[in-house]
Amino acid sequence: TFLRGRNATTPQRTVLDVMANDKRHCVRCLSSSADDAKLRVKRVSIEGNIAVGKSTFARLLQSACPDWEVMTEPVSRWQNIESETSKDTEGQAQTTVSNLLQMMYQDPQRWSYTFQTYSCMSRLRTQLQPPPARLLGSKGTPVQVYERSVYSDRYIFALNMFELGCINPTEWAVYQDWHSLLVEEFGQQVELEGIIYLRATPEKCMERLVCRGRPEEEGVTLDYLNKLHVQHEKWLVEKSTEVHFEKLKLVRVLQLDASVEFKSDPEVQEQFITKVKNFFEAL
Ligand code: UDP
Ligand code: D5M
Ligand code: MG
Repeated sequence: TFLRGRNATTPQRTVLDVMANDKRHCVRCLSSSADDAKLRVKRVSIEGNIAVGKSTFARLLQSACPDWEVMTEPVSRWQNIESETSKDTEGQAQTTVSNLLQMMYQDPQRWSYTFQTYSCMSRLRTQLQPPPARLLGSKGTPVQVYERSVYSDRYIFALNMFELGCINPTEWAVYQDWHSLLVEEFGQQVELEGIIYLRATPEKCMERLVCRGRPEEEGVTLDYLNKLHVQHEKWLVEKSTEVHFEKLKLVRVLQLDASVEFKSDPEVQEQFITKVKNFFEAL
């Protein structure tokens, strides 16, 4: 050890001490720069009525810029929930697959609350995913984009189900209690810096819903889409919905007119991308 013995009265640092100290310093530097990189990543959700074109728009964003990471809604998870129901004669577990989306549409009084618990959990899981390394190393404006959020779950769907009487007052109180607890506990990790609101008439959404032909949605009425439209307007345009999270009250909203055909129109797509780029840069 090259330091030992220089001063017999004070404890001397060994090479190992120095190395350990340097390592701690490096780890501190690395973790703080990783934290800084994470903090630079903005989080934005795409909101809008059923079949307005969110997934189509999400795919467009994903291909437009490598600094953007898009996460679509896990609808297929809601359509395929595996449960262990019994054991066969050889003791092998028998699993059943159920379609919670279909159950919710077929018997909303019975299944709406259950659906909300599952959909919120899956959105939470999505929003908690760390940004990929590609985004952490980005020199531009890295953004994680989610198709809907834990906030539309509550302020659009769950609220609507409650107002329709499909979630009873006790279920609504319980839902709000755990939703607030989770969002507050996860804090910054589930906060959003921005929202892109894809806006179209309920009639246009109905036209696209029919065109998409998802079997579970066969019974969705124009009246239901009207109600969801009004919930979006109250939350994102009029700002009259009572929200319970301070950061959400200040969230910036970019409104895009999704009534126009954008899926097959490169010119409209380019206009959308320019608006989104400017919006992200200003967040
Ligand atoms: N769609 C369309 N033109 C558009 C946007 C969407 O024809 O400009 C169609 C799309 O191909 C799909 C349906 O509308 O068949 C619903 O779109 P998406 O699944 O993206 O809607 P979401 O429910 O995710 O909002
Ligand atoms: O939404 C996917 C489908 O799932 C659509 O039928 C609406 C339904 N959905 C999504 N989230 C909820 C909640 N939280 N409650 C009730 N129903 C919900 P799409 O708009 O097609 O992407
Ligand atoms: Mg979708």
